[in-house]
Amino acid sequence: MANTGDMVLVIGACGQLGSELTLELRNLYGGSNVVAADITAPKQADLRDSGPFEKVDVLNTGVLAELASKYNFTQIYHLAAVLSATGEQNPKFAWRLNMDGLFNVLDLALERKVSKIFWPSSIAVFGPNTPRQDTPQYTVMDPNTVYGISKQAGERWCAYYFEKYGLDVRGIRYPGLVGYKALPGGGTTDYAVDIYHKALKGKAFECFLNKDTYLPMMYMPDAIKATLDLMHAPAEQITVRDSYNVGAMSFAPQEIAASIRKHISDFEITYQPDYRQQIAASWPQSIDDSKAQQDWGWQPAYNLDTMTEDILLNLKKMKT
Ligand code: AKB
Repeated sequence: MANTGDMVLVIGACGQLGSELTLELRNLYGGSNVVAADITAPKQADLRDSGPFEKVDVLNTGVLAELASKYNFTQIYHLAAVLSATGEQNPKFAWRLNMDGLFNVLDLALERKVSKIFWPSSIAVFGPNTPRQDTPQYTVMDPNTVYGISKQAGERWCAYYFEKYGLDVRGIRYPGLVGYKALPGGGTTDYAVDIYHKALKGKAFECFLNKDTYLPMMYMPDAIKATLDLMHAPAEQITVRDSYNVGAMSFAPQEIAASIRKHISDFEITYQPDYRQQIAASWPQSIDDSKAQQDWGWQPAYNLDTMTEDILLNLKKMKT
């Protein structure tokens, strides 16, 4: 564990990405130097027991200011957001949480001289007129979900705070994230998480996307690695201040089912596309991440089959 003198705040620490990222940050910086913050307390014992937790609503600037005075943060990872599918149920609230939450964190960082901020963007910044194969870093962006619109606007604000105020904000356009430790909430790519849990329970899986809907995806250990590689890269190497494209793998529901069948031969999947199909159809199928490769050496480690093998193995261990 490095004694860097850093004090790190993770907002949204109990979510799918947050719960794993917080644990990794605690390994790196020491448990007491990484504050997990969320609107509800952690359920995972390792997250609960490995360092401080603070109940925080990112829309409450008073609570954020109190926390900043108590801990003197040097880094903030602001992960709290309403995702694509849930956002469509309550667009105005999604916009408020995603945008006001970001402003609250950016302004706090400026006032308190926080030296580095991480803010996640998403492939949802792209839209129906974006080239869908090898989607470039700079291209047409016409998102048509409130989540995507908030992420695109948020990217521009992050770049603005960097350019106008010199705030060291860094971001990644995550593809669909697949992990087994915490369940995701309200995303269009989340079928690729649920499917493993159903398969291991011996249940058939009803997929809300069509069988041939390709989307870019990433296994959680790669997402953690990408995040930390970006955050630990020297500032002068960061040439993209809105958010980096990062890719790892692309697959369709019928392919993840086939990958699972290599381990659970009688696994069954049916398709019942709903409103999320339209969201998925507006997103890229694969991502050109050459900028992230050039600037901070991005390379993923997992493909669909190695991810499936690892998830099934670990989920089995967790259940025994
Ligand atoms: C979602 O599906 O909303 C998210 C994302 C791609 O950002 N997983």
